[in-house]
Parts: sequence; structure tokens; C-alpha cells
Amino acid sequence: MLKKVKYNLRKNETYYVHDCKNSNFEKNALKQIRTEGFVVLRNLITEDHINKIIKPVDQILSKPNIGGNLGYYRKDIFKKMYDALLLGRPVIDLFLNKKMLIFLKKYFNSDFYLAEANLKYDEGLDHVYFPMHSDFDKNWKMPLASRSSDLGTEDFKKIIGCGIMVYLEDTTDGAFCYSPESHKFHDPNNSSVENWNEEARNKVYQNILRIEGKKGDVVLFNDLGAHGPEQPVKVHRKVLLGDYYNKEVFGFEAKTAIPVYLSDLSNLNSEQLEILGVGAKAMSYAEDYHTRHFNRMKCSKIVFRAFTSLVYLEKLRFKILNFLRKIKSLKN
Ligand SMILES: O=C(O)CCC(=O)C(=O)O
Ligand SMILES: [Fe+2]
Repeated sequence: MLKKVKYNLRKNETYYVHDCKNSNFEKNALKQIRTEGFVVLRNLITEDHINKIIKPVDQILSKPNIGGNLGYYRKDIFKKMYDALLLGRPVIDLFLNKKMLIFLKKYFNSDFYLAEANLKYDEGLDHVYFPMHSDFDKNWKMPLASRSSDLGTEDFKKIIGCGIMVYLEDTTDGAFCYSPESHKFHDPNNSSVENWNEEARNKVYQNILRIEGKKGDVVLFNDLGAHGPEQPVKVHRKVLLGDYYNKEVFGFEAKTAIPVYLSDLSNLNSEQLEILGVGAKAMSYAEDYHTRHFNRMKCSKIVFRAFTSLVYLEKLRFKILNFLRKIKSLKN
């Protein structure tokens, strides 16, 4: 969100936060996500674990990925992105957190797997670039997806996908927003809330909750409900964002092939590897996936040319120095 429409943004609420240290957290958290479409799990991972994630995140966010160095991807001016699993084992362990997987298994009531995983740093440019939406509608399809039919009535009765957002710092302004219970009245004909039928759209705009959270909090949400970041805002936001998909709906296909370091997969059992999506087909070519669209930015041609030219100059410098060195050695 949030376009310049009349909406009611609820703030300063915490009832949806469930502390995983409490013995009855699972029952209550399941009730919350089933009723309202989202839940926040607190203390799922330790302070030490989240800090081990934040360290490589900050390193990646400090410079762009150019010439093969490790750095963030730049798909547009509004955000920096990166493949989450390339951040290393602590991130993989987070997406495979045992408590959370048991929780998700109960929520999906079927097998599921990781279909997408990114680091996202929204810059806070005081602009609306990602309005409220549902992740799926009847026409939803990635180019290479092998599902022969569109998503249908039976699919929409299931948990099609469950999003996961992990706050990497305390987050209020710019937090993830969700319209409680909208997973029950979403318009299956449109993913953009702006195009939902009037009744459903008004229901959403009258009731949007800003899901404020602390560093390390994990938001889980039904992809069908109306959601999106609070926008416009002037502050940045740093999150991990992923999606688990239902095997009964999608078979075993990730939105795109998810990059990972093979060495980070050691000691994972076959069930963990399966949930991570090892062996899953890809629904789109890597170059078609949105995080790899730097070449669609206006400045990209100049950057490519500048890069090639600067490397050319480096080569020239090398050749000249080499030449001078040879002359010097001949003289000696
Ligand atoms: O960035 C956000 O807050 C929402 C992300 C999202 O909804 C998506 O990627 O589909
Ligand atoms: Fe979404």
C-alpha cells in the first residue's frame, strides 16, 4: 500500500504477536493466521542467530553487484535486492526452522516447499510503488509453469501459498500491512486490490493493519489476502521475504531457480532439502525473474558501457606498464 485512496490504517497494535517461547504459542498462532490471514512469530530464532543473518546482509547492501563481486541487485531506484539463500547457512536455517515448519505443516495441511526467497531493502523514497494486492488470481501463471489449468475454485479453498517476512530491524513506518480476514473475501478475478469488486475493495480500505514488529520477528501470511508494504514512507525497511507454496496446488515448482551455495546444504536431511526446493522445477527463466531486471533501468546501458570502458583503460594501463617494464629489462 498505500495509494492515495481513503483507507483506515490501524497502527500500534500487538495482539497478533505470538511468543514462540510460550508453550501454547502454536495453538494460538494457528488460530490467528487461520482467522485473520497472518501472524507474527516472536523469538522463533535467537538474538545470536538473527545477528549472524544481519552481518552478511549489511555487507551485501554496502555495494552493488558489479563484475561478479558480492553485492546487492538493483532492479529499480526504490529497492536493493539479493538472493536470500546466498546470504549463507544462518538464512537457510531460518527458512528451515523446525518450529516454524511444524507450524506450517499444520497450517497448509499438506506438503509445501520454498518457492522464492529474497533480501529486500526498500529505500523509503516517499512513493507508492507496491500497492495492496493478493499474490494470486485465477489467471496467475509464471511463463514456464507446467500447470495446465488456471487456478480454480478448488485451489482457492486451499492455502495456496504462505508468505514469510522477517524483519531485520525494529519496523514501524513502512512495515508490512495486511487487511485482516481478506483471505476470506479476496476477489479471485484480480490480484490488484484496486481492481477488486467494490464491496471487497472497500472492506480492505476500511481495515488495513500495519504489522509492526521487532528485529527478528517473523510474519507469516496467507498470500491470498490483501497485503503490501506501508507506502509512501520516508524511511527504509530491511527484510527477508519468501514464499512457501502448496505442493497439492503447484506440484514442485519454484517461481524461479533459487541460487544457493552447495556447501551450505551439508548436513541437511532429505526432508529439509525437499522443503528448501532442491530438485524443484523453475516456473520462469532466471533472466525473466524480477530481481534480475537491472538491464531494464534507463541507466543500465551507461553503466555497462562505463564498466567495459574502465576495464579497457585498466587493460591499457597494464599493457603500457608491461611494455615499459620490458624496455627497462632490455636496457639492463
Ligand atoms: O514488501 C512487502 O511488504 C510485500 C511483499 C509482497 O507482497 C510480495 O512480494 O508479493
Ligand atoms: Fe505479495
